[in-house]
Amino acid sequence: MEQKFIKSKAAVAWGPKQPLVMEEIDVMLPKAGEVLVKIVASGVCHTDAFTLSGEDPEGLFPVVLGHEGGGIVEQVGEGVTSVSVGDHVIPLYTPECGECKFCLSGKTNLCQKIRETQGKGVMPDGTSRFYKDGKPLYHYMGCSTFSEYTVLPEISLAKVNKKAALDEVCLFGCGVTTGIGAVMNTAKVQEGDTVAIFGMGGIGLSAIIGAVMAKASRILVIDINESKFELARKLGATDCINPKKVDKPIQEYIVELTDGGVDFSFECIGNVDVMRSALECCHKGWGESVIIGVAGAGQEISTRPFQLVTGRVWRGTAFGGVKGRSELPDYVEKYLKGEIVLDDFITHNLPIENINQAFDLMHEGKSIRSVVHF
Ligand code: NAD
Ligand code: AHE
Ligand code: ZN
Ligand code: ZN
Repeated sequence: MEQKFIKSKAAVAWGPKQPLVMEEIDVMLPKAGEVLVKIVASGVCHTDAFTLSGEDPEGLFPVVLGHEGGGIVEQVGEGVTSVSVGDHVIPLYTPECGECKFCLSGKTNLCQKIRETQGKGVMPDGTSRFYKDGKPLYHYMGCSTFSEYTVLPEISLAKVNKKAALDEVCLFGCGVTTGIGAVMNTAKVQEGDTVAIFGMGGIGLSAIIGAVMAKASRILVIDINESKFELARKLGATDCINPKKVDKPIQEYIVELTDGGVDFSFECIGNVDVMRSALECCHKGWGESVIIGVAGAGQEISTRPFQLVTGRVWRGTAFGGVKGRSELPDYVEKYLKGEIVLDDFITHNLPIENINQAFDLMHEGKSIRSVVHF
């Protein structure tokens, strides 16, 4: 059978540590159960940089990166019923099939229906929809939002209100949802709890929003880049701490400052030493630390088992424990009502052609989120 293709602009990562290259690629039209989406805009998350760095054990090249997008359904494959042409959608790197053991468990958002092929950079049938000069390019996290046109399984799309600006709500595709969800869904912070958040990027700042929603009594934030503190304070941080300016280990400092430690901490950096500090700044007997940051191949966490024996809990979260198809529409409604404000997060709007600048700004600590536009 002859396959049909559409031409698409895409930023291609040809290899680790190399700048992305703008290319005109061929995107195969969707097969059964798949959807062709025209991406309007995409945020650039630290995880894109992590994979580009070559540290991701699942990193494959050449690849079309990007997983924080907003787009419009352009075409649907055979049998697709839950989205139609013209619908506004947010691609999901954590799909929601609603029928796998994980989806049915009621215990996790980690749908596993297509996880294996997604991790291998291909669609569920084991092949790619992206080609350059007849050679396949890998998909990324099942999303590849740095392409003007991308193809996703139907189960990887959240349909959202058309009134929402796609170049803002694209941030719900990863960073903002992850930060808020980590606090609300994973930690389940309660009114009056104390919270410490390590790392004030898009994820950590969103965790502040979650902590404010949960009515935390004290929100300590920790970053080595003090330029992040102004927005952190505006969002609701009560204490901004630069660990480099503290004359003792940061965990000891926080334990003293909070009468024994915080109720919950969140690591939003991807640094295994900070993960240890985040655990050890938790209150004896009940404090819980949530790992959000992603660490490179070969890295491991450590602490004295006594930290856990004496009641501290270590857990982790992906996409903030959020089930995208069920829950993202409501996040978007909250944005439309002004309950979640995204403008402050978007420090830079860039044409896709300038995407490498977005990575530079991130590495220089000058951006919260850059949004690239097609
Ligand atoms: P970012 O680069 O925008 O922000 C990281 C922040 O950490 C920066 O403000 C930086 O100054 C600060 N920082 C760096 N080293 C520090 C240190 N030693 N002590 C204190 N602060 C330090 O990154 P981001 O986009 O917010 O992502 C944060 C992490 O979360 C990354 O590891 C990313 O891969 C991961 N992530 C995980 C999930 C998930 O579902 N688990 C989702 C999104 C992102
Ligand atoms: N591929 C890496 C792990 C990367 C990772 O942990 N990804 C998070 C999302 S980060 C979004 O910015 C995630 O969802 N993990 C769960 C999953 O199933 O991938 C590795 O170490 O192999
Ligand atoms: Zn991300
Ligand atoms: Zn599932």
